[in-house]
Amino acid sequence: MRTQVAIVGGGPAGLLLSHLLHRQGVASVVLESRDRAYVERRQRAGMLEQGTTDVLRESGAGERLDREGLVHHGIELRFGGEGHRIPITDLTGRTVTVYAQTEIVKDLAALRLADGGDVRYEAEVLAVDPSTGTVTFRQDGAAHELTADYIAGCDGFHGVSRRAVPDVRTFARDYPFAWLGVLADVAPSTDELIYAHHERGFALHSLRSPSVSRLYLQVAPDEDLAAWSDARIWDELAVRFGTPDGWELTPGPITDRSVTPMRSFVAEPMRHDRLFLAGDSAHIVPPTGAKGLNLAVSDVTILARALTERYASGSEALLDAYSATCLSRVWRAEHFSYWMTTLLHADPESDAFARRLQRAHLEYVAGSAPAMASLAENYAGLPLK
Ligand code: RFL
Ligand code: PHB
Repeated sequence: MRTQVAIVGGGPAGLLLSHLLHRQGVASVVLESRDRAYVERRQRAGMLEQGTTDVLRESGAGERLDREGLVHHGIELRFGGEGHRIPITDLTGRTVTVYAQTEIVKDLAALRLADGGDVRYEAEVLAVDPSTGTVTFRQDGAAHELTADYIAGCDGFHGVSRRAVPDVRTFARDYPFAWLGVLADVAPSTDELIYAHHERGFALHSLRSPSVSRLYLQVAPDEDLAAWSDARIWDELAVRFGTPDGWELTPGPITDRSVTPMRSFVAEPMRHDRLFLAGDSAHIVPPTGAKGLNLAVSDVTILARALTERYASGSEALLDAYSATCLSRVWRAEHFSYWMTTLLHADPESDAFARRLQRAHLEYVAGSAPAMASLAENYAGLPLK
């Protein structure tokens, strides 16, 4: 079996890359280890930068996003029982959009299949060879080989592609907390996202639709989900979002729950020979800055351009620049995500001095126009170069 680009992983990065390449006449095969229903149900990101919605829309994948995506113009930082709005659009001229990752993955998979794309589910990649472009995978109990001009490793943090980069250098930071995330069948108690800092820990009020809320609580990294009844979750959320002015959080039936560890991670370089890493296979950010999916989209946008140029003109200049181009954007997002995380979480290891500094930092960000503008610029996302 042969193709131009073998894509390992059918998450948002892999599916979008395949779609963008198809639009430019470049053939690809997507190999995804899980079944389609599993991939389309996995609860994850919800906040899209304008650059991300632009890419989806301009590539013809934005039809349902335009209908159902909720355009936001600001976020709230809440601490000391008081809310402080960061007017993202006023400060940056850009918007952000709430549209779940599950829906992007559904839209892209449907488009690829409608366009005759070759997306194989339950096809687990066992090994990739960056020098020959050969990918070995198992499907229907048998081993197969796919050979390509290029391999895109879009197989997430636990995938196999990164391990095929020799002398890969990794940079990592673990945090002394995790997020307990819940999906609830209840109208959101807010129009804009609320990022709350409380001495008991961080909380985030996000949403999925006018009738579905998405909420997160900072918990211990080894937190036992079984210790969290619905009532305990709602009580704890109410405490952390509490204000003296009577703002109320409306509880409702919880339909999904999970604990996510928080991690920062970067692998360098993002290319070896014919293999290119994109998305979570190359980097992880803690979710506080809402950057993970957006970075996956910018990586594959940059990669699709580079591959298109290679097939159109023979020039490898953009492919040669791929790793450095991505990494400069990745490190900016790594810094912002780390900064938002340490600004807003209660660090169980911090002392009274550090807590006072954190509070002073929060007050500065909420009260200074340049500080707010910096947060807004990073949150809305820097334009793709
Ligand atoms: P994915 O989504 O992990 O997809 C990788 C795919 O590869 C498959 N795979 C393999 N396939 C074949 N052979 C193998 N050997 C394979 N090994 C793995 C996997 O089954 C999977 O389908 O990576 P991708 O495409 O790079 O996408 C990255 C995003 O999923 C991730 O960055 C975001 O979800 C991060 N994230 C957020 N990002 C945002 O931009 N905004 C947010 O608001 C946001 N919130 C979040 C988040 C992530 C969270 N969790 C659970 C980690 C909130 C949470 C709670
Ligand atoms: C989400 O809606 O899942 C979400 C939103 C913003 C974040 C993280 C997650 O920073």
